[in-house]
Order: sequence, then C-alpha cells, then structure tokens
Amino acid sequence: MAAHEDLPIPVFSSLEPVYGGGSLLEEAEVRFEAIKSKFQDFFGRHPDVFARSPGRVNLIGEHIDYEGYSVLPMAIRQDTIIAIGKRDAAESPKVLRIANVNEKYEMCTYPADPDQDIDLKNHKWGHYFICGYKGFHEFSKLKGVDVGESVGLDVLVDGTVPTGSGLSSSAAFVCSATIAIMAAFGTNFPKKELAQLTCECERHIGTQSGGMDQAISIMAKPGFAELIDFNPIRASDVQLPAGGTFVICHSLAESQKAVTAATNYNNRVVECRLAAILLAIKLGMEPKEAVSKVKTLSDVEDLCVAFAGDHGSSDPVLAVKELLNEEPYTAEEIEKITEEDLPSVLGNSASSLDVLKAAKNFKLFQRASHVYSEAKRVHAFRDSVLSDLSDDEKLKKLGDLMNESHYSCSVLYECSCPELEELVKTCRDNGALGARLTGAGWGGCAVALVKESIVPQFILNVKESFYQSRIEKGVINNNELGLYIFASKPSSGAAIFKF
Ligand code: NG1
Ligand code: MG
Repeated sequence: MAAHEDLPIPVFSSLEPVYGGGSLLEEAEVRFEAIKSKFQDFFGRHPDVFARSPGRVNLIGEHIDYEGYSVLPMAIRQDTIIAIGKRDAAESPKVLRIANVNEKYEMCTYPADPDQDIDLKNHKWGHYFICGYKGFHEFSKLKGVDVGESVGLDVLVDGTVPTGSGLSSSAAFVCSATIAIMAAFGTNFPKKELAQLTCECERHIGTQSGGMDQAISIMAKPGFAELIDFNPIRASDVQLPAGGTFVICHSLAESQKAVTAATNYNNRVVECRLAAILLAIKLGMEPKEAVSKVKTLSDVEDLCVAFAGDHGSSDPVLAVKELLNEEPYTAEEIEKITEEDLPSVLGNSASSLDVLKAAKNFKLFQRASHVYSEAKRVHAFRDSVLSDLSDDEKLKKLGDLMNESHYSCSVLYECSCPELEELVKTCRDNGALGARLTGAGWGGCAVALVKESIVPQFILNVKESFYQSRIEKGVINNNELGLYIFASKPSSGAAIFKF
C-alpha cells in the first residue's frame, strides 16, 4: 500500500468525507451553496471545481521548522475554500480574477503570466493566490507535466481561518489555491510533493518560512496530530491522550507577518543562520566552508559530538552555552569570525538585506538555545504520548512541555507580546495544564491544554478575565466570542470537490 504522503489529494463528490455529519456538515453545505451563488454573481457561470485546505494549531515546536527540526501541529476545522473555473483559451488578454466572499477584500486581478513578479512593496491579499499560481507552474515545468497554454481563471475565495492569528490562514490560502489550480488544470500530485512545493511557493510573499503549515494543511488526518519531519517531508500520526482538549484563544493582537518580516520572522531566520555558521566555525570548520555549507542549526548538530548530554548523545544546547557569547553580537564581531561581510554571507538575498538594514545586533546565543531546546521538547512530547504513563500523567507532562516551550519563545526567542503573556497567564490561572503562544507569535493565538471535563467552565472564566473588558471597550462583539476562543479537535487535510 502506498504511504499516505505518496497519495494524491483526495477528490470527493460530496462534503461528508471532510466535514463529517452534524452541524459541521450543515454549516459546510450552507457555505458551499453561498460560494456557488456568489461565483455566479461575480462571473456569471458555475465553477469547474473546488479545493479546501485547513488552518492549523501548532501544539509544540515553534520556530524550528525552518531550522530543519520536527514539529507537532494538528489541523483545525477552519479552512480556506476556493472555487475556480478556467476561462476561454481564446480570450485576450488572459487575466486571473480573484474575488472573495468577504466584502472586506476587493477583487484582485493579475495577468495570467506564470512568470510575473509579485509586487512585495505593495501588499495585496491576492498575492497569496499568485504564490500558488507561480508554484504550480514552476513545479509542473520541473516535473515535465504539460499544462497547456496559460488561460484566464475565475476564482472565488472563502476563508474562515482568522488572519494574523498564528493559525496559518496564509498556508490554508496558498495550499487551497495551489490545489484548486492543479485541479483546474486536470492534474493531481502526491501530497508530499505538494507540501514541498507549497512551502517553497509561499516564500514568494517574502517570508523565509519553514514547511510546517503547508505540510499539516495537506497531510492532516482527522483525529490525529502529526509529527512533521523535514528533508524529506514526512508526517506520522500522533494520537493525543484521552481526557484532554486543546482550546485556542486569540490575544486580539494581530501579527502582520508579511509586513513586519524584516524585524520579526526573517530576522530570526537570519539570526539562526548566523548562529549555525558561527557554531560550525567554533567547532572546527573552515570559515569559507561554513559560510557555503551551513544553512540551518540542524546542519551543525552532528558536529557537537564533543558535547555529550546525559544520554551520551551529542547535545547542541551545551555547545551553544560553551561556544557562543550571551551578549548580542554586532555585525562587525560576526564578520571577524566569518571572514566575509554579512550581505555576502547571506547570499545577498533581498529579504536578508532588509533584515541586516533593520537589525542593531544579533542574539545568536538566545536564538540557538531556543531552537535546540525546543527541538528536544517536540520529541519529549511525542515520547510522552507513546509512553505507558496513564492518560492523566501524560496530559500533565504535555502541559509542562507546553509551558516550557512558551517560556523559551517568550524569553529566548522574544516572539511573544504583552497581550499573549496576559492570555497565557489567564489560561494557566484558570486551570490549563499548559498554555503557550502558537504560530509565529508577536500577536495571534495561544493554545491551552485543558481537561475535557472543565472546558466549558474554562472558556467562561477566560471570557470573564480576558475578553470581557475588551468587549466593553468595543474591541470585539460579545456575539463573535466563539471566533476568538474555541475548543478544537484534529481535523482533516486538503481535499478537492467536484459536484
Ligand atoms: P504562522 O505565522 O502561524 O503562519 C509561521 C511559519 C511556520 C513556522 C511558524 C513558527 C509561514 C507560512 N509559517 O507560522 O513555518 O515557522 O511561523 O513556528 O511563514
Ligand atoms: Mg502564515
């Protein structure tokens, strides 16, 4: 039997396989009817095909996917659905028309040229669709798949993953777009290839992102969290212990990752890269070789053999303690060690140059300490799940690991914010076994592990202590609260619908 990752995206002729039964199915039916009728309003025709891809909540393993380390997310029910139809091949000029069911997003139009550049200085929501469009064409070319002449496309997007919330609305959009385009062009690729391709194509938006979000959005299975490994991408099912529920809550601070990349997300990617290169040099590699070969902190792990931890295997956390300075590094200090100037160390990429321009100094010790310790926590989390502890003991252990992860994100990686700190504390004060920020941070959501039996009371208490004052100030409406705090079960991955 082919491994799950080797299978193509499933194609369904009804909604049940994805949305199950009950109220979720009813909601989905209403949504699809609305999408069909809006599509008709916008474009005067029926769509050819639909795609859907979910958002996710990362349970543990933050800011380590781009360093090559495994992460442990689960898909959530909120998703992006895209309806798509090819236009007549004879039409000229050939245009991509991208509309949204949400009136907040104006229709975007782009030329149908797959080689177009994305105007990063002028951010538009439709750019995420173009990521998928470029990615699909680049990949098809690479695989030698003939997709014919480019044609215009009519596209309608309906997303329910809140944006800027750390629940990966962007990957849900990019994955759904790529799959919709792929289906419209009559092809279907294996999931692991799609996970790789969507990870790479989302970088067209200007963030140097890892592959967690796209991998889980594409490969998720209902009822399971997934341990996602990289190089090559693989997903292994993780059955969470009974009696615990993950509650997702929004800090109400929006993190605009595409806009703040130079000081936040890409800054950390660059700091990790520099930390990895410096460690490699300190561990005996020639500077020239380190600069050309070492890309991520996981590349350096094998060199740390002299630093053995409790279990005798090499321990990069110790190597960082021993070899890097706790004081932030200046650019000059780093250049002395690399024997090359920083722009060229970073390959002169535009997004890295933006980081260098914005950075005062580089906290290499702190960032590397976070990454290596967080990578260990992911394995400890999965080992606890697989252990023969009782479910209660397992839940306690998982909660502790989530708390440690949050501390590390907050203190060493500095990707939290005051609202998230307050929210995480509120969750713990109200009985969560563990709580942490999830996703990139700097705003967005926290995830709390809560005993199933107390979930309704927990939600009420958090409402009282965190949201009530914000409702009174008009930040959110009382009747929208369910969008900002909700319990989540592991949902299913991407799908294509043909009705
Ligand atoms: P969010 O901000 O939740 O989309 C981002 C990255 C992930 C990962 C996390 C931090 C993208 C598409 N996603 O997630 O790859 O690095 O931050 O763990 O940039
Ligand atoms: Mg994102």
